[in-house]
Amino acid sequence: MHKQHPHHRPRALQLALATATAAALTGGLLTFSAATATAADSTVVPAADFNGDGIGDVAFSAEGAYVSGHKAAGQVVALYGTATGVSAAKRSTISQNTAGVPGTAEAGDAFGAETAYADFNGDGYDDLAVSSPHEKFGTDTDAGGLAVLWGSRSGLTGKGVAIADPASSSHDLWGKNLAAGDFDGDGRADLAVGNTSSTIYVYKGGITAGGAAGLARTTIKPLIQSGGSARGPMNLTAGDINGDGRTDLVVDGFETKTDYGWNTNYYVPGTANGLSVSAAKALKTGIITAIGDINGDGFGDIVSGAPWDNTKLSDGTTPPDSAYGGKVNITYGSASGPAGTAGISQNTGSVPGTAEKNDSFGYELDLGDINHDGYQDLVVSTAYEDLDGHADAGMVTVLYGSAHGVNTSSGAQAFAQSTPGVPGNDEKGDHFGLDVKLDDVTGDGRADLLVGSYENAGDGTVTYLPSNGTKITTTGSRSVWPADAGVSTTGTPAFGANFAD
Ligand SMILES: [Ca+2]
Ligand SMILES: [Ca+2]
Ligand SMILES: [Ca+2]
Ligand SMILES: [Ca+2]
Repeated sequence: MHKQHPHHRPRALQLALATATAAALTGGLLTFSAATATAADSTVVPAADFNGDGIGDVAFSAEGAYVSGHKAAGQVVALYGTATGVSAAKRSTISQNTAGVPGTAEAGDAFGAETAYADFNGDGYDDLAVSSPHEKFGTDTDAGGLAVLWGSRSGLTGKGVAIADPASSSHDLWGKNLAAGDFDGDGRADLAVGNTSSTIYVYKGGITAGGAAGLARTTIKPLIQSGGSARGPMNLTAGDINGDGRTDLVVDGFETKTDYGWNTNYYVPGTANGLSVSAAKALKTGIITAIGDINGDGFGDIVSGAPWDNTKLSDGTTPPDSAYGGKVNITYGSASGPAGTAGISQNTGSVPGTAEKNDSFGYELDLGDINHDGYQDLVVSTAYEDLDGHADAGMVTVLYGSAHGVNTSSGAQAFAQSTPGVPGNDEKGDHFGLDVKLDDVTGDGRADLLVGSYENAGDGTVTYLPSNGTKITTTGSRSVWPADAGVSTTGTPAFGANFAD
């Protein structure tokens, strides 16, 4: 459902990639705080804490999973943080057949394809908004479904409420994009919801026990293309770019000003009245975005991956803001919003690897403070990197934040499955880095790295690589497999293709 322009992905990977781009991106910054996800939301977005024990938790999709024999009905998995990180031992695995979850597992629903967390009912436990974008309602094929699953002392149990589709009968993949934040700065979590139109619905003041907006439901209509399965927003990313304590939104979609319809990001600032499209500004291109304060100046910085090559179109035009092998575009925040920009490829400074055609550097990315120095650090995946003859084995790169922004001259780290200590091996089509997440899941205030891959032809796996306090390390690393987490490997579950943000 997410399409890059002008580059198209191999057919075989469409399912996983579509969702990977969907939610994966919406940035997450992190620095753990015992507060709930939106309470401290400004330039740093805390990790989710679904069970309220003060240690960060992670949730991710297995939207292609069989449930009770129904192909691609979909599941979500939450792994709860412990002093020794995350494993399958402490988790919830939830489908629409789990007691309390709205709806019923049916073939092709893709429950879990997009997720976003915040404490939507203000009870101190983070909750998870989960969509099933291909849900059918009556005659509305691909209507889409959306639910909020409530956190509790036991974490996510399945207990939840449906959020009704305001445009029923539109075949519009309701909920295909989600972002949570406090867009009006009133201290309560808001939820932005996309479909295939250019209208984004914003639920203000949390979500009630009955599935309504706590305060009001409003809409915004940014200048992106509307209609068709690939239109509407491709990604919504929340963060505070101008440092005013109100969450801003970056909307990714196809621009309407030129015939090219370039993939473009728009900065939509939060105000006392909520998100203001009239004050929107166009940003650098990219699909997956993360927002966080990389240079420690108190303003959230925008990082977007433009993984396509800079290949000229037939008319000689080069895609904007692109680089051979893929590029990460950075726009630093300021009191007046987006300010200075920078670009990074594998050929920049001491960034590990070499830019090669179709590497897809910037395929996924996330921010988090690995060493607790107050500068958000960046993980970037190169999901199509070929390694030792294994096509598209994939790798991830860690670049550290500094007062001068992303440090590309020293301190970088790179991990593939062939890196000593990383579980598994490089294999064709593994796409190590199908999604990435930097969140503290040990409670030490340092962000740990989680990497999703397309292991074993789409079974998928999640690899945990902890922070040792100053760096990401392989010591204590482990992989979580679908079978360990109660997810069937029949078909293509794409376990770990999409982390909640
Ligand atoms: Ca927790
Ligand atoms: Ca809650
Ligand atoms: Ca703001
Ligand atoms: Ca900054």
